[in-house]
Amino acid sequence: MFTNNFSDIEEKFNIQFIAIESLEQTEELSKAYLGKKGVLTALMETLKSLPQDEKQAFGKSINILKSKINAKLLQKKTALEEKELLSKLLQESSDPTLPSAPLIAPGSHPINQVLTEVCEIFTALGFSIAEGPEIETDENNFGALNIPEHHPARDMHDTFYITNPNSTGNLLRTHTSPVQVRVMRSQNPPIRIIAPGKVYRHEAVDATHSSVFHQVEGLVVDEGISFADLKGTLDIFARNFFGEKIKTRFRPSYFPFVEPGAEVDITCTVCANTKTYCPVCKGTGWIEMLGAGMVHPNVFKAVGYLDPKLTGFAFGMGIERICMIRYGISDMRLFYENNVDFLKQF
Ligand code: 2NL
Repeated sequence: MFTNNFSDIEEKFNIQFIAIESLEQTEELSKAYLGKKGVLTALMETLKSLPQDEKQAFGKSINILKSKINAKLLQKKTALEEKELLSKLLQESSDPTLPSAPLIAPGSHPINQVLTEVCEIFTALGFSIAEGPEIETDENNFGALNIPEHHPARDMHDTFYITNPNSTGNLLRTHTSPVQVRVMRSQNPPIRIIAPGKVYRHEAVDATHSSVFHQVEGLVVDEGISFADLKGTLDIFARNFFGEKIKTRFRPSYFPFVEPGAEVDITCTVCANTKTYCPVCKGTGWIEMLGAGMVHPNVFKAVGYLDPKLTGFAFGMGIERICMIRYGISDMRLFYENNVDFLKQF
């Protein structure tokens, strides 16, 4: 079945080509036309016996047909390989009995680890953990905390206000103090609680600010609670959390809900052993840890604690902040980017 009629060969090839359904059939057809004993190879053999003036045109025609067939077979081969791979993948991805991919970096987030550790330190000191809603009322978040109507903290720029008519509040809490307000309204002293949780501020995100972050606030109310109790408690916390050698210092500061108020610094954990300029504490030797103070009488009035013998202290710390100090992290955004290489270090 041998012919030198090129269009006949091509036609026959095309009929066989259309019928191809598998890679094996593609390979067979390739052999039958282009292989050592293939149709076109045999045709090439006949070239020798042709008269000189026909050889060139004949050879050229064989080569054209050869490359046409070659191109078609190659295209078919690629298409079939892709189809095979796809069906294999589809089969695999829908097989519920296959084991799942290995877990990467199992464990809790550094913020949750630190939150848990802070809670453990305070529960060991006799504090209970109190929780409350993240959607709050103006009164619980501001009014009861001696933050007057036109205080800048109430500004639209700091607070996320919401207008859901079904909700019991109209804003996202900007601190966890409203949890303590709720506890004081529903329980009589003595109170010794910490309030951990998420808080919300309408702020631009940068290396030290986030619109959602975590806080732990503490509150102690009883007869005779003094500033010395506050100092002792926070000193114990700082040494437990940052290390036995850590010292604290209290600087006067202002928060509407306490009087007197203070910012509490710890000795710098980075430059302790160096004499060169420290970028973490900016050469001061101190790093700000949290805010604290004695509960303002107006707060007691607002929650109905009317016994004049009652006093109390309170404090509030940003969990992201103390986590950054402890691990020397300079950009808060790293906590929220889900970068496994960052997270698996903790
Ligand atoms: C800060 C400052 C502070 C409080 C929080 C508080 C709560 C009640 C009454 C009085 Cl119910 N005070 N909390 C007091 C002083 C400071 O936080 O900068 N936190 C990150």
